[in-house]
Parts: sequence; structure tokens; C-alpha cells
Amino acid sequence: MDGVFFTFEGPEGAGKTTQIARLSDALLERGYSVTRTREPGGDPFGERVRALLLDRDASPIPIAELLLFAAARAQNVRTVIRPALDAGHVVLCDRFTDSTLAYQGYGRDLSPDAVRAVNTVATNGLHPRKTFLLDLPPTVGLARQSPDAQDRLDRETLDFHERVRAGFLAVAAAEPDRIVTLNAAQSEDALFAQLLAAVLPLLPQP
Ligand code: T5A
Repeated sequence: MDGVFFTFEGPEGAGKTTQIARLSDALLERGYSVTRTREPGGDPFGERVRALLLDRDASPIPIAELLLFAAARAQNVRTVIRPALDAGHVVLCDRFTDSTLAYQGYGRDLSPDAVRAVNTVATNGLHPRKTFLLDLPPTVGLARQSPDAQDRLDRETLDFHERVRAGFLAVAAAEPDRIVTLNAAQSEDALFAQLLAAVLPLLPQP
């Protein structure tokens, strides 16, 4: 049995974690088996790579950063996502390949072709059934975070975060069938109602 793979993308503080938690609860209540995961992260090794990548004192060069995100993704796909899909679960992943295109491609100015090639190796060709882009201006998302809790990427320049947002919107414009863009500046409840209405028709009966 094959499960259904959804990814959630967006600039900092867009509300992905909040919406994934609500969606997971709503799907469990309806009888679905759900696996939640995140990138970078997912399994113990991926979480160690995450700590390295988000460390405020780390200073990887852009290509090293790209490859570390890819390493964590390769691990997450093979140890968490693929097995959950094989078991018929709905898999909800907080960030995936579009974050790499937006942050390392548009943000760090690495070649989009190189980023796509690395993504393909990391995912082994796995694509989300649907991606939900929670879009909002970076100033709004960053204002939702406490400065003390901000990680290395949160603390990038506003110009970097504007390029990241533009990158997400460009990727969404290029793949309108896969990527659904939602206004993340609206209330949590209004956003969740839109998300649930978009997700339920894509699922088989539990
Ligand atoms: N990265 C990741 C790359 O550079 N390349 C890659 O390939 C990958 C996979 C990961 C970092 O790594 C980068 C991107 C990131 O910089 P992360 O923790 O996943 O780090 O990323 P963040 O987006 O920074 O995580 P956040 O937790 O800040 O954002 P979320 O999950 O989008 O938002 P959430 O739900 O935690 O909400 C943030 C705050 O806003 C409130 C919440 O209560 C919370 O306080 N909130 C709302 N407030 C008002 N209105 C709403 N609608 C709200 N929804 C939530």
C-alpha cells in the first residue's frame, strides 16, 4: 500500500509547524495513520546534522551547506519517509526540496541546476503529491520569533530572506499543479480551514 506525501514550505515563521500539528490531529481523528517529520532532521542522525546546520557559530561555505541539507534529506527519505509511505501513512514533512531551491539557490545564489541535481540524488526521485507554500512577508514571519531563539539562518539579512521568499514564489509559479500557495499572514484558524479543505479531497478513504 502506498501512502500520500505532503510537504510544507515557506519563509521563516510562516506557521508550518503549527499547521502540521493541527492537520496531523485532524487526520488522526478521521482514522488516517500519520507520520510527521521535518528537514533538516527526521531521525537521530538527521537531527544531529540539523544542530550543526542551525548553529549560530557555524560558518559553512554555501556548497557545504547545500550538501549537508542534502545529507540530512537522504537520511530522512530512506529511514523515515519511504518506510512510512510503504506502510500506507500520510506523511507530513516540514520543509523539503523547495526550501533548498529557495534558500541555497535563490538565497545563497548557487546554480539552480546544481541544487536540483543534488536534490534528485538526495530524494532518490521521490516527489511530494502536493506541496503547501505558506507565504508571507519575511518581516511578518521574523517578528513572530523571539530573537533569542533565532538560529543561524533566521539571523541572515532581510535581503536574503526577501530573495528566499521570491524563490519560493518563483518555484510555485513554475509548478502550479504541485504547489498550492496559501496566505500565511491570515489567522491560524482561517489558514487551517483552507489547508484542510485542500488536503481532504486528495486522500483515499482511511
Ligand atoms: N533550510 C531548510 C535551508 O536553508 N535549506 C533546506 O533545504 C532546508 C530543508 C530550518 C532552517 O533551515 C533552512 C530553512 C530554515 O531557516 P525551521 O525551524 O524548519 O529551520 O524553520 P523555520 O521556518 O524558521 O521554523 P519556525 O518554527 O520559525 O517557523 P514555522 O514552523 O513556519 O512556524 P511556527 O508554526 O513555529 O510558528 C512560528 C510562530 O508564529 C506563531 C506561532 O504560534 C509561533 O509563535 N504563528 C502565528 N502567529 C500569527 N498568525 C498565524 N497564522 C500564526 N501561525 C503561527
